[in-house]
Amino acid sequence: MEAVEFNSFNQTVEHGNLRWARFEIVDGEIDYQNSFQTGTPRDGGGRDYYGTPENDILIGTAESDWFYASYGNDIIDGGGDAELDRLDYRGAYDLYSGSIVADLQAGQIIKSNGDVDTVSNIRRLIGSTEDDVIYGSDRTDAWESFSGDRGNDYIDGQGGNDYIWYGRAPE
Ligand SMILES: [Ca+2]
Ligand SMILES: [Ca+2]
Ligand SMILES: [Ca+2]
Repeated sequence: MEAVEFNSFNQTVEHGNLRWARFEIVDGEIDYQNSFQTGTPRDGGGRDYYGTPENDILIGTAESDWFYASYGNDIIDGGGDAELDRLDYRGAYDLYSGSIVADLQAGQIIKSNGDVDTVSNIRRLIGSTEDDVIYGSDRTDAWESFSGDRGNDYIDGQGGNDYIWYGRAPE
């Protein structure tokens, strides 16, 4: 991220798809606390959301969005609960590297560096390139789908009808 000028706490900035950021002064240094992103449009509807190394709040649209996981303690909300929102821990754009322990029923995904994502309205979860543990939710009104990607993964869809997709596992 490029530097942005600011001169007060909690200032709103416009910077590409980063719509707001909250800054605080900690020990005389700027502590970049949160980003709130508006995402970039996807072909066919919905938006792409790329996190930052810091704590992000990513709120999707009522269409099918794609969230690329990143380091930090992030809040990720797919938006609506009916469409297929996807959360991807494969480490696109070097935003994340490591395994996950995911529980969609609890709405919590623990990353191997200790950071924790709080997630809701995610119906398709794509694991990391390492060894993951993935539990789905008990929702029965819509299917969920999971893929472990590389590594030795443990996947339990829990209640409801769920799909496990191996199409993305590379050879
Ligand atoms: Ca959505
Ligand atoms: Ca982040
Ligand atoms: Ca994996």
